[in-house]
Amino acid sequence: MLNVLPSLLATFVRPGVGISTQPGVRQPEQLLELYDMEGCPFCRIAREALTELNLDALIYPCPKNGQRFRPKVVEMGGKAQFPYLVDPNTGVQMYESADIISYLFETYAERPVPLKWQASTLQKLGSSLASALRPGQGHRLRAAILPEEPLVLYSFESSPFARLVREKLTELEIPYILRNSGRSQWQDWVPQDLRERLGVEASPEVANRRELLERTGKVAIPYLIDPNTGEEMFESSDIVRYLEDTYAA
Ligand SMILES: N[C@@H](CCC(=O)N[C@@H](CS)C(=O)NCC(=O)O)C(=O)O
Repeated sequence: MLNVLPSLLATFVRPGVGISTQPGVRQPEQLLELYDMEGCPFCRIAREALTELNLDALIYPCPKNGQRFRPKVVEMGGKAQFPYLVDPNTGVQMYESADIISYLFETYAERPVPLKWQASTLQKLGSSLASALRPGQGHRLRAAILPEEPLVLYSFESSPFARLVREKLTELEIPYILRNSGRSQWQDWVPQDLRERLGVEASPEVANRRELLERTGKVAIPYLIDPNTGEEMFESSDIVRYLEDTYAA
């Protein structure tokens, strides 16, 4: 609870962002790559836009003093600054969260950047407040084993539970495929157990939610798949424990 509460507050200070999505957005053929730090306010707004655009991405976590992926960013772009986006579909690579958001809207939503994202200074301020509520979390490097294959995480940016998992993945420098699973219809807002009790049928429009339903029989976020061990699970506390037990050195 001590961990979930500040994460929930971080969600509350970012109302209306990183949660709703439009299922119809064109998916790129190859996964976008984001060099990212979970606790970084600028990375957060880039990830919020990814959720809203329903875009998946391969996340390379770059915690402070990280040695796995930080040097790659310096090599590609010339400096250690995050977020850094690589789009293998177009060859575009860029720093600057506001530029990344504009690029994603223009390239994949094929529409102008919405007003709320044009107010990027305001968004960065709000996002900094969210980071301040999680001091040090999703920033600090921890010694860990590098898995051969990236893990797979069904998540949406503003989920207070998925955040705990993403923080852990960042700290352990574990790359993961972010399967964005934002909400697009009212049924998505009803928690899984309540849906079951009320007999509300989940028939999600968002592809990753549909995939989750077909795979597991329910739609709950976060859900982790580890192709290295064959383990799959719901529940942030179980996932965090699993990551610690399996990968923390
Ligand atoms: N104006 C940039 C600011 C990015 C930035 O300052 N990111 C910080 C992390 S929150 C960073 O890269 N710090 C260097 C480091 O972590 O080594 C943006 O909006 O993307």
